[in-house]
This record gives sequence, structure tokens and C-alpha cells, in this order.
Amino acid sequence: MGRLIVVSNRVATPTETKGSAGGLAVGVFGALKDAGGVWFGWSGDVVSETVANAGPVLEQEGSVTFATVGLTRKDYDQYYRGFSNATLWPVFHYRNDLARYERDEYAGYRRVNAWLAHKLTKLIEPDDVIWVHDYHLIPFAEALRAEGVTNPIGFFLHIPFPAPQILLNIPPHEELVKSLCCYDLIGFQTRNDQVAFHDYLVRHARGEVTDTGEGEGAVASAFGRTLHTGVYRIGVFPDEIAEQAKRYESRQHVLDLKQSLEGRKLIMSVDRLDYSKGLVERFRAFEQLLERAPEWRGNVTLVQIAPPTRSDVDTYQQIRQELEGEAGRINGRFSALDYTPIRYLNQRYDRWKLMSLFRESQIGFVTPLHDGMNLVAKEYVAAQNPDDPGVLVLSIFAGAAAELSGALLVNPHDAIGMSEALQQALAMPLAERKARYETNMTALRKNDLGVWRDSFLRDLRSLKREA
Ligand code: GDG
Repeated sequence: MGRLIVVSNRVATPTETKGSAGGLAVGVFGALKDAGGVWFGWSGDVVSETVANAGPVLEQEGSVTFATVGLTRKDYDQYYRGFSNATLWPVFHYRNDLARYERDEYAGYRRVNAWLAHKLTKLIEPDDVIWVHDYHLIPFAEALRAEGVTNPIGFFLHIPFPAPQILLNIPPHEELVKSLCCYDLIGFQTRNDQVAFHDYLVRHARGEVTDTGEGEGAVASAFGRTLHTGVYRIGVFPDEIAEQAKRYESRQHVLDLKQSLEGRKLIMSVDRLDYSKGLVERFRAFEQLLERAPEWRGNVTLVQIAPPTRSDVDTYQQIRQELEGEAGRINGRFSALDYTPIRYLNQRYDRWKLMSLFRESQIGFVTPLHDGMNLVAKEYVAAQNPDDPGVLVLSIFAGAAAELSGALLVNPHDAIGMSEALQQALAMPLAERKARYETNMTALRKNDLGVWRDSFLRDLRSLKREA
């Protein structure tokens, strides 16, 4: 088996890949450890041109090399803050209203992809397979091919792939899809995303798509290229999360929270502070609960943990202000001297703390407007106490909704509908909660993070054998 090369915008630090940290980094690192290889990408630092060009910096951890480069201010502004996060992210999440398009940012995006590909080329060996992650790196395979690299290259899109009519809003949409077609295998989170991509190929690129007859695999041809596509639903390691949540359930942070709640029910939400996560809509749904079901006033608390991200992108500053305004307004309306309905925490918490807080709560409230998968929904379920599980209230627009049929599914644009789901969850009998939990846990175990990773890599490596 050849080595694996993982390419992602940010490279996890060796500490983030340790078992106790959990999450995606641990899953990907597992595959790297098995095959040996390289994890390549941006270090997260903005540096001078001289330092950037001197990279990559190499750090060895057993058979895995962490290879990182810094970005100059201009590259960061155009590639990361600009085209990736102010054009691709909003449009791929159906928020054309928040997107901007600047030619020089797009040129910077392609330039940085080409530069990164050039930097990686020297580290590639003939038998390696290359796995590229996410929307920052759409032109990466094309750039590697231009460097003469012939190894199999796969791409996994962590976010939704939008319907063609939405994608058309990005002026160079055709060039982007053409670049995507330089990959040998493209993985999507859901069947909807895969179908949206196929639709674009067929309706806007005179392409052809044929199902392979194996699972959800397909072969597509467009722009003179033939490539494979598939659906690989990203998961978590549910039993590890369950163990971690239980292990820390009696720690001080949980006891403090419990004491401060004075017997009130707890609704937990955790999201990066992002407009795609539906936080404002969620706060308004909670307001509806207090308005329409007065018996819950003073008896239920929403804890929203929302660590800031991309705070130098304008639209993220706006969502933050809007959310602070809404939390203040709703709290002003329903607070009592000894009761604050919404506790809005604009900070990051350790993973083990989050998992134990999930276990302590009666409801996990996860309501994105659009989300590739949403791992928080899966983590919430996995963290529950099997003898007294909480209820997941989940948006139909999260990729996870297709798998978690034990959740109460809601439309995040329907505040009253969401408030009714909260009431139903708050009143749900133990037997029903257990049954829903079991249904969800079965789905999580069947398709855990290892299955996601191994099935993608198996398919990518099998292409290598065909070649
Ligand atoms: C993208 C796609 C897709 C959150 N706050 C804290 C914290 N987190 C952790 C969560 C979870 C992760 O971050 C977030 O993952 P999500 O899947 O919910 O969302 P995105 O960040 O938007 O991820 C998404 C994912 O990629 C994977 O493919 O599911 O659709 O948008 O693990 O627990 N972790 C810690 N402190 C926090 O305060 N430690």
C-alpha cells in the first residue's frame, strides 16, 4: 500500500491528532498513521514572503510528516478571507445575498492553489495517493497535474454543493467545475450534493453521468475528463464520545452549571459563530417557546456556546452583532432577578467539557440553515446517558438529518414549528427518548468516522489499481 498525502487548508497540530482531542483530525491522522505519509497545508500563520517561500516546515510524528507553509498577507486576504470565505462559503450555503465576487481575489485563490501545489510536489512519491479536503482547494488537482503529478487524487467536499442555479452566481463557475473534474474521485456528504454536482455537469457542461451500480458511486465525464463521484457521510466515533462524556460528568464545570440551573431544564447548542448555523432563527424559536408556553418561563435555559471564527470577514462581524442584539432583547423580555433564559457564550471550550455538557442537557438544539453534515448533532447523540437520554432537535437542512431519523426534525425558518418541537422534546416520556436515542446510535455506529475515511480511501486506492 502506497503512502497517503492529506492536503487541507489548515493542518492539525500533532497535539490535535492525539486521541483525547477527538474529532476529525484524529480520524484523518489514523489513516495517515496506518499508511505513513504527509499532512500538508497552511500553518495558520501570516508571514513575510521570504518566510513563506522558505517553507514547507516539516515536523515528524512517527511515520507521518506534518508539512506546513505560512501565507503572506496578500495571499491570506485574497485566497482565504476573500474568495474562499467571502465568495465560495456563502454561495455554497445558499447565501448569495452575503457573497461578493472580486476578480483579483479569485486570481489570488488560483495563484495560492498553484503555489501550494508546487510546494507539495517535491514531497510526493510515485506510489502515493493524495486526498485533498474542501472548498479552499478546488483547483489543487489541476495545479498538481500542471506540475506533472500523475498520482490518484481525491477530493472531499465538507460543505454542501449548491444547486446549479445557485452556483451560476459565481462568475467563474465553469472554470471551478472544470477544475473539480481534474480530480479522480470526488466525495460528497449527501446524495443531494452529489446530484447537484451531476446536474451541473449534465445541464451546464454537456457532461454525462452513469451510476456504477455499486452503492452511490457514479462515473462522470465532462470537459474531456472522466472522474468518479460518491457519497461518504462523515461521522464520529460514538463510543469514544460516550466514554468521554461519562468520564467527565462529575467535573466541576458540570456541577457548577447544574447548581446554577436550580433544577431547570437545559437546552444546549454549540456552533462556530457562522451565519449558516441559524443562530438568530434559533434564538427566536426559543423566544416563541417562552411566549407560547408560559409554563416554561423560568423553567428552561438555553446555553449557546459560539466561538467566533473568521472574525475579519465583514459578514461575520454582522452576525455577531445581530446575535448579541437578539440575545439581549429576548433576555430583557423574559429574565427575572434569578433567571436568564439565554446564556450566550462567545468562547471556545475544551472538547471534553462540551461532551459532558451535552450529556447533562435535555435537548440538543441544532438548527443550521444549510450544513454539509453537522458533527455537533452526531456528538450530541453520542454523548447522551443511555438510561436517560436527551432529545436531538435537528434542522432538515443539516446533512445529518438524512441519517438521524430518531431526531425531531424542524424547518429553521419556522420559529413556531421549532418551538413546538422544543415543547414536544421537553415533555417526551423516557421510553420514547430511549427508542429515539437507540435509533440514532445505531446509525452513528454503522457509519462512524472510520467507515467514512476507510471507504473513501478504499475507493481512491482502487482507482489506482485500475490506472
Ligand atoms: C464543516 C462543515 C461538516 C465547536 N465549538 C467548539 C468545538 N466545536 C467543534 C464541534 C465539532 C466541530 O467543531 C464543528 O463541526 P461541524 O460539523 O458542526 O461544523 P463546521 O465547523 O462548519 O464543519 C460541516 C464538517 O465540516 C465535517 O465535514 O460536518 O457541515 O460545515 O466537532 O464539536 N470544539 C471545541 N470547542 C468549541 O468551543 N473543542
